[in-house]
Amino acid sequence: ALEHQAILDLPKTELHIHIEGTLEPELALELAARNGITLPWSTLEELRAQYDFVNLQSFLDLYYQLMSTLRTAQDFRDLMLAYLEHAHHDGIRHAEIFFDPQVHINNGLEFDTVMDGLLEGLSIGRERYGITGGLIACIVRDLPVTSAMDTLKALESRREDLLGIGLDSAEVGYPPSLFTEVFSRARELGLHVVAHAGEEGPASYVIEALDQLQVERIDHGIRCSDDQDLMHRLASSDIALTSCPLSNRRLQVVQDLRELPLHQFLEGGIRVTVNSDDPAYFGGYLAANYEALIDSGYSLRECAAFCRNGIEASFIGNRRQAVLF
Ligand code: ES4
Ligand code: ZN
Repeated sequence: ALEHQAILDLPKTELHIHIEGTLEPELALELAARNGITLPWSTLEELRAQYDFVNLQSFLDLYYQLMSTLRTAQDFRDLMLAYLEHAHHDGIRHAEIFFDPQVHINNGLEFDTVMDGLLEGLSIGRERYGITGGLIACIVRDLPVTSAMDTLKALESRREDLLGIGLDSAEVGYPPSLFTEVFSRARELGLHVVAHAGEEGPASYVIEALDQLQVERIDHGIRCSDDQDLMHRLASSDIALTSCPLSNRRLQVVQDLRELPLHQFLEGGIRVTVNSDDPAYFGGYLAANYEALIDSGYSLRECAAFCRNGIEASFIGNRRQAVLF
């Protein structure tokens, strides 16, 4: 349809994407074979049967298991290049990309191996497609706080190669306030700071992320619509929300995209953006997320507003940029 081409043509950013969440089942099996890793599933059909998620944790269980197939810098470069090919097809001009260094370190990899592979992929992708981007290292909130602090120390020497740090993984029971000290040190290093909050957790976790972690963007933040004061605060402080519609539906945060409060966020003057989160797991890359919104009653004008918000909420134009321009 007409909207389909218009969606592809809009200049888009992606501010909420986990590179490990772009690992397609085919590539996971290929890497498992290449690296001698044994997974519980040996065929594509068996593996594909594992993607019916009932909540965030049921997804994370598979996501962390498949992550164990990533072993070498080349694996990370290939993963990044496969993502950037999708990004180019979908009309993405700029991507700020999460990764989970803690998990790879726990799998026995060097932090530099992961960084070098991802940065090489970004650099080739910039030449090939003109896509700018950078990396945001996420702290895995359901691992011990001491592990988060160790991870921060590991990335200190590579801080010039990073845009910032984030906070992800299982949300409920792991409030942002656990990581106040970690985020304070990250800010001292000159890193941008963002956090997942208000995905499965309550609006009060968003308030904690703002007050205690002093984050510049909230990842997901869907539950902010439960709290009118918080909505006003987001609007007046220009804190962006990185919403991920297909993710929310697949993880049963909502049953129908019409339940998402994105109209309310726009009307309330909140800088809400659209992103793909873990596209290999949730049924579509960025353009598919926009198209699903169109199918659920969002206008092309609203989609253009999401794109504009993405440009404004990005860390483009700041000094700390890994592979920008
Ligand atoms: C994630 Cl959808 C989602 N939520 C929280 N943490 C994550 N890590 C990767 N995908
Ligand atoms: Zn996410």
